[in-house]
Amino acid sequence: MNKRGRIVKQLSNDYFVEVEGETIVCKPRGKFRKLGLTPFVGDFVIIDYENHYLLEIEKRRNELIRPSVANVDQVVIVTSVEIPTFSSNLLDKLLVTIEYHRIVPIICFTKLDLVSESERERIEKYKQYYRKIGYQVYDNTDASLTEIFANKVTVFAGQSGAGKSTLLNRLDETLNLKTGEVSVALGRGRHTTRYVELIPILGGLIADTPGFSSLDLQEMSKEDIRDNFIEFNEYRHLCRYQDCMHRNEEDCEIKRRVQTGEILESRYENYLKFIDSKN
Ligand SMILES: Nc1nc2c(ncn2[C@@H]2O[C@H](COP(=O)(O)OP(=O)(O)OP(=O)(O)O)[C@@H](O)[C@H]2O)c(=O)[nH]1
Ligand SMILES: [Mg+2]
Ligand SMILES: [Zn+2]
Repeated sequence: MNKRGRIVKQLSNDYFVEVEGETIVCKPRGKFRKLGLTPFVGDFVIIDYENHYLLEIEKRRNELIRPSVANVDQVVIVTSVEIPTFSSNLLDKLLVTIEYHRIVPIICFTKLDLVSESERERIEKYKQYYRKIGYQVYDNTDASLTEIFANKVTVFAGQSGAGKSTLLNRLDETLNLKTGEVSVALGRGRHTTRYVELIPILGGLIADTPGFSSLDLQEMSKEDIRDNFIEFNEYRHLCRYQDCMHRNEEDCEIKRRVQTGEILESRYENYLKFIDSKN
């Protein structure tokens, strides 16, 4: 008999498939390798229920790679402000990549307790800006965080040591995810979280993924990068050229809005760095 389920965990060649409330450990059939298809955590699959084989993978709505997860609704970008220090570059890189994959990004700051009042004020300006352009922004201490997970698949992303596992443990005290000490000398953590697993908490499924240290823009073109800086899209019709890259072109509305402060300077600078890295 064939049944439909969802892959919630992978350990080498064992795929753990949730089927009608039961977990079946399946092996992929040889044809997947022949087709160059790799089953991902998050995939909806058809299995041979008696013999524990993966037979088919349903078409994915979206996918993230390194770590691999399919059919993701939202990504919480866990953003530490100290150890590791706040990097608007990394935040913008994650935002533009997640937008490109048509997944909803959510920003969550951590470790605000470790910084001075003036640094907190500096971070507050970023928070306000990201909210203004339409993103949900939280602190890891916000009680309302518990409400965002119901009926969704959520991936936790962010640098190693940013506090992903710590936050998940706080949201669900039964989880007991391993958390790590951060090497102060390097200002960054060792990877404590090793493999991807979808865990049922707060009415949804959550993946605590290993820290992305360098999520890459590899598969994105310059135009993809431009189009996924979401606030630029409000103004671009006012640029002289419809294909304006907002770089050296005259009469560019984006550059004008950076001058007036309506577009955050660090966003524009990171944008330039990202498109220049494509040369
Ligand atoms: N002061 C302070 N420390 C925190 C906070 N959140 C996490 N930490 C500490 O930061 C360290 C790293 O936290 P983890 O939760 O292991 O980080 P992670 O993002 O899961 O890291 P990886 O699994 O390596 O990707 C731990 O020692 C936590 O106790 C916070 O809000 N404030
Ligand atoms: Mg972790
Ligand atoms: Zn322009």
